[in-house]
Amino acid sequence: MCATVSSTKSIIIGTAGHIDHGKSSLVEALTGTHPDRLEEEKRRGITIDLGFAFLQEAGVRFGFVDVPGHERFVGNMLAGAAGIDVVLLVISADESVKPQTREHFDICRLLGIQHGIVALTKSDLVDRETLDLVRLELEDFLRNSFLQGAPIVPVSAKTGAGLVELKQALVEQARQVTGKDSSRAFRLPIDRAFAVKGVGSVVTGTLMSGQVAPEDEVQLFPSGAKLRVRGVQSGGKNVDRAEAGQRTAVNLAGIDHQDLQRGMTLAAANRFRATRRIDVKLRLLPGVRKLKNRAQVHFHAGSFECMAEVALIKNALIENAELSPGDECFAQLRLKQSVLVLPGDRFIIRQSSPLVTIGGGMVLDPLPRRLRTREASRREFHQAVERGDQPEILSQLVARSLFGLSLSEIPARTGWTDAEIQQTTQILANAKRVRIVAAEPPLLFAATAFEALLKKLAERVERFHKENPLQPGIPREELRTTLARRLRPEIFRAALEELSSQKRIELQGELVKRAGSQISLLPEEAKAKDQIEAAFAAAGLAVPSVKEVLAKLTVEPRRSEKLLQILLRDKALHRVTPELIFHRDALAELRAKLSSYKKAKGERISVPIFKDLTGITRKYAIPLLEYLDRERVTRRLGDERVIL
Ligand SMILES: Nc1nc2c(ncn2[C@@H]2O[C@H](COP(=O)(O)OP(=O)(O)OP(=O)(O)O)[C@@H](O)[C@H]2O)c(=O)[nH]1
Ligand SMILES: [Mg+2]
Repeated sequence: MCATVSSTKSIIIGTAGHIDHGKSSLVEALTGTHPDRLEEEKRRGITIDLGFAFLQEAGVRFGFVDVPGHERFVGNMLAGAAGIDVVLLVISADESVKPQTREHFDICRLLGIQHGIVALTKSDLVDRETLDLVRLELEDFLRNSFLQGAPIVPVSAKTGAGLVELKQALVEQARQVTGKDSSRAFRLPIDRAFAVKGVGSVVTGTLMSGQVAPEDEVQLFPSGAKLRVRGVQSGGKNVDRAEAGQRTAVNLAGIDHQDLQRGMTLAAANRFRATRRIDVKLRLLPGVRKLKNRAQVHFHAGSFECMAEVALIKNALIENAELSPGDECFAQLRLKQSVLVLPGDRFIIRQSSPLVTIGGGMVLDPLPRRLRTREASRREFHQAVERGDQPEILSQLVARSLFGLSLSEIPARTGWTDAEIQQTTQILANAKRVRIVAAEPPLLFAATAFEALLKKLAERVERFHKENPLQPGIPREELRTTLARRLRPEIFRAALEELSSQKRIELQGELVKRAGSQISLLPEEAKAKDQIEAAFAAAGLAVPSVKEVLAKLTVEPRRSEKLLQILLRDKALHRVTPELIFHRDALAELRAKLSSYKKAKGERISVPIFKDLTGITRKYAIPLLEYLDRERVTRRLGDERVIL
């Protein structure tokens, strides 16, 4: 991934940790904004839903996502956790590690979060010895995780102790974070939707990739509705453009806020597709119950949540499989509702009773085929996605698209940029693994499948000629319907053109025929053809020039030239020199004359006698004799010929 295009880095910090450990208080102490915004939150003194705050520090724009610690609101926590770059794991010094500390931490690991800081909050409530003890406990807790060796900063929201150190640690982490990629297609999972008086419908979310600006056309998923962006805010201010890694609010035209909700996604228009079936790599947390095939789970991805059925794919077999705690395997998830996800997206699964996080993983294929019992190719595809092997991924996508893969279908299946698609397509085309069939948009066809199609087509044409000897050729449409009905017309056309350029078939108007089979002529063409033949037949050996003969015809030169070619190909006429053409009968008669001459006068014949015998001038005699030599009717011997 490349870095964001802006000079200022935008980083999302997400809190995590057990209820009442001081997450919201810490966000307020750092940013000056208390993230709890609901009336109920203020009344109960707990966080229920996501809260947001901003901080600009040392050239970094920090967007804070504050999550609830209460076990009943882990669903809300997940909606916020999906977009974070750096986790701020909040652990109260007087309570240390508690159940939701563990669960939130597990979730961060399953989401593949790479960076984080531990804040030991409420440091004002404990003495130094307790602090040191908790720190030791934490080092143990974090061992062998992405937070091993991460800064553990004691802080107090009450006294302000440690805040300076914590900010420094945040800036330091921000330097190490790669950040989200602004150069990829725009994607914003919606975590809030509401109406603002005088402004209209607004959605907010963490900008996962790409950019968004006023007047952009965007697409809402899963509905697919196309909408216009009226305005964009980031960090509470109107901006010309928001970029990946920023908390972003988008004001949308043409939709009621009632039709927008958390879990939907706003994305670049005309690239993606929502799905209800996804292939994934699934990992089960240690210490949970084993997962049975066809288990029902809660599925969370981005801000989306729904019920899903898990089909385990083990050793290419799906029957009777189960997944043990701590293990991982490929699986297909069947979702109760549609969602927009792309390869590489992380997800979490939770079980129903008790409602706890049990695992998660990565989306490998957002638009897979249905599962069949044994499928080696699916596993190969999954492995290619895991490796990020783009040529192999595309090659397999093309191979499984029996009727061609349109370039326009690739983004929804891969999430790739247009440049990546172009480049990968070229690699495969150069290696002759795919054919690019000219169409708008271009279609990719597996080279082997295309060869098979050519073979099948040629066989069909051949069979038609055998079964219909009097018909000049098979009509295109008839030929097409004898093949797979779902074959795209442009592929059919490309295959015909390829066969024709290989001179295996001929295309004549609507007819397809075997190369070299008799061409059917229009009446006027048939007449002209007869006229040409008659002219040469009548001339005997004193033939007229080709030009003279063709000039007398009613059809235009291009067609008459073709008719001449047909006569030559059918051997009614013979070309003796580039200028001289003779009728087959005249040449046969000549051979007969020579053979009776040989019988009567012997095998030798001179040029003058040949002229007398045939009644032709030298102009015809010499080329004809040379032709006869070539045909091994005569052989030159000094000035004479030997008749063979
Ligand atoms: N003494 C002391 N109290 C604190 C500190 N930080 C938070 N508190 C208190 O701890 C209680 C919980 O703080 P919150 O910030 O709401 O905790 P939280 O982690 O956001 O809680 P949930 O969002 O509900 O999970 C409040 O009464 C705070 O005043 C601190 O550093 N020192
Ligand atoms: Mg809170």
